[in-house]
Amino acid sequence: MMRVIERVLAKASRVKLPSVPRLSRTKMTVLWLVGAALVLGLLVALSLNHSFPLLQTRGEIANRQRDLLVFATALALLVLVPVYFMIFTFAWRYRAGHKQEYKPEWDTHKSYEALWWGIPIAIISVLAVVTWVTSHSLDPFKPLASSQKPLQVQVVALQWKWLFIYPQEGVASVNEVAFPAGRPVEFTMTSDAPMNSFWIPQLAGQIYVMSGMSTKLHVSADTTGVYEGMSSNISGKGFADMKFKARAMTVRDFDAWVTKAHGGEHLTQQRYDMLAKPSTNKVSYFHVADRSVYDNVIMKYMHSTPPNEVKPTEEKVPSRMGSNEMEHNMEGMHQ
Ligand SMILES: [Cu+2]
Repeated sequence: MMRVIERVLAKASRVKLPSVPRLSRTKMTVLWLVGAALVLGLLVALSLNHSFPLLQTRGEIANRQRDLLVFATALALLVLVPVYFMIFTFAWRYRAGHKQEYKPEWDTHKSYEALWWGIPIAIISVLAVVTWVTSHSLDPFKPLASSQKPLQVQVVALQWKWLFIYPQEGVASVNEVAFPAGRPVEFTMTSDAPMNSFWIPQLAGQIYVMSGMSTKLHVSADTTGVYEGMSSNISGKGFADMKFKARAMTVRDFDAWVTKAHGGEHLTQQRYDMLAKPSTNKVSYFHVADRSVYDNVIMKYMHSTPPNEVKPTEEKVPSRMGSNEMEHNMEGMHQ
């Protein structure tokens, strides 16, 4: 193997490279310092600006995801730090004009072989086991351990807004979701639009939402606060404004929030159909008059073909839903 590499390197060294103007040592040093200062400055500016929501987590799920991220990064650094150290050491040691003996006879070195095969194998094994175990413990369908009953919130991704329905409280909101801090929230989510991805970086990782499918995400916030929420899956023209605030509140504030929402417009099926039309919306609140809105969104996509496009057939075929009863139950669910 080493012989092959040597031959390739030898060939490469004979290739004429375009000449690069040589910089003096002082100029080189200044260039390096300016570059390093820029990178450092950028990192400091970003961290002062609190632009690391993935690291500034405030919820159980996100905390554990962050721990995994930090662990994987630290493990990778075990390799990266020595590699970068060696790159610069070798570059310095074998620089032009520095007569250093070149000793590439490493292919018979059993201990070196063990080192550069053993370390990656060990790292990948540890990473694989830890990631597997953590990912399964973070199953979004799994309820969070808590003495409190989870707050039920139905989420509908629309073009280009988020609708949150509280079936137990009888309220709904657009582009704002509120819940008591410390109490687990069970999001039941779907989409009445192209595929989107529900994401509150400080509380939990993103989950895809698709029309005709209902999925779940369990979340809780450690402390009260306002967290950014968004769609992390591009879904068209208004996607950039498809953001919401996740407000973790005290129980008292949450009760006040629910009371405020009760004073909003009535969310009927007709009002929902208006809301579902493509537009970007400000935060708004609703009193839920029709509790079947979420189920209707799911059912809307159960028909693969609109009824008036079904071609007549000579034979009597069973209906798509499998039973007449089901068809009957769905009557009146469509406008
Ligand atoms: Cu009412």
